[in-house]
Amino acid sequence: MWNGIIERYKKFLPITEKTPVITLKEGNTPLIPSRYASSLIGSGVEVYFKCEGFNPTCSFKDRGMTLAISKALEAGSRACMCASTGNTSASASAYAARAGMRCIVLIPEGAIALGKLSQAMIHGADVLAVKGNFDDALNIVKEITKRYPITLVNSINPYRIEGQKTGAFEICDVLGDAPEFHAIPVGNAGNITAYWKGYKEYKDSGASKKLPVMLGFQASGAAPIVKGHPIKNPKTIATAIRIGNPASWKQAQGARDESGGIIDMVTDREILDAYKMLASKEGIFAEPASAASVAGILKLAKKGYFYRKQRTENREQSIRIVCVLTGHGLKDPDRAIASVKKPKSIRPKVEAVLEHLKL
Ligand code: AN7
Repeated sequence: MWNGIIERYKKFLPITEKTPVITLKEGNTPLIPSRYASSLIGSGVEVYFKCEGFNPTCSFKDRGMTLAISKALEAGSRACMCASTGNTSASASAYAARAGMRCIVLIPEGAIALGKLSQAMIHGADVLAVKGNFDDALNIVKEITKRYPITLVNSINPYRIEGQKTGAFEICDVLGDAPEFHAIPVGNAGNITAYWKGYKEYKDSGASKKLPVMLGFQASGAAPIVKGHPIKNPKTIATAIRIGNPASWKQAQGARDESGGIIDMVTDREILDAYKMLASKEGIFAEPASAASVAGILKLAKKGYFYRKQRTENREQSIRIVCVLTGHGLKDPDRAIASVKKPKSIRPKVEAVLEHLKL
């Protein structure tokens, strides 16, 4: 029976017998082989999607939150707080509810997806909409959690990173080793930090043999790491990664440089094309930010990046690329509906239906 990432990977996690484990049985998410994207990248390439939208609150944040909330409870904390573009707040509020803990979330007003807002609200968090962006909200949370006995559960909380690294373990367990490439969207840069840490620890333990090349992708209107400076007014339709000054900036650069990888950016158009392609050709509904990883590898493929790698390594086996699809598409129903043609309204008659179908 699957009992969540803490039980499955406890020897890699900072827990003791005394840690009260708060779990919604997160993790064990499917690694789905691509049917379509692989063919766009080229022959000898296999693309896989790590579908993190299948977690209990429908994003990867649950892996870190189970540990952060369990450790907060162990330390006697009665309240937690975060700033969020949406998914962190959804996850924190669910795990805090489960733990019987107060949860306070600060969100950028008018800039988080509807599904995420509904989650934080229904789980009973104190939701405050800040007239500012994510970076402003995070600064306020840092200040308040310094002054009051409230646990900060953004990814600067090291337990968040520890929990999230289990995504890398699962990928290695399924593939038998790390993939050649790991593609991931980058917002506050916690997840790329966590995956790189996970891949390194798994290799050190002997559970895997190699390390992947890390490929991180930001939205072009919110690409501080690519541009080399914080972005004051980040803009992108991928609201989850609308972040101008990532907390784990240095660690993300570390993952890029140690792995020989890249942190690049993709336009909103490229993100939306990948988003629609995933839904219509792969049957996978992921949120726009998640599609940045797929948009990114398609961009690199067009420049011959993977082809060159194959040539220089003179490979016989195919190259495996894992794209992390970080959150479920239902998080942002407005974006889905705005992206495609509306359903036609017709009379309740067989002829009326047939007229439109042109069978
Ligand atoms: C779907 O919820 O930052 O680079 O406050 O929700 O680890 O920040 C969300 C980030 C990618 C970026 N994909 O991950 C938040 C928040 C989705 C996300 C990211 C987020 P990080």
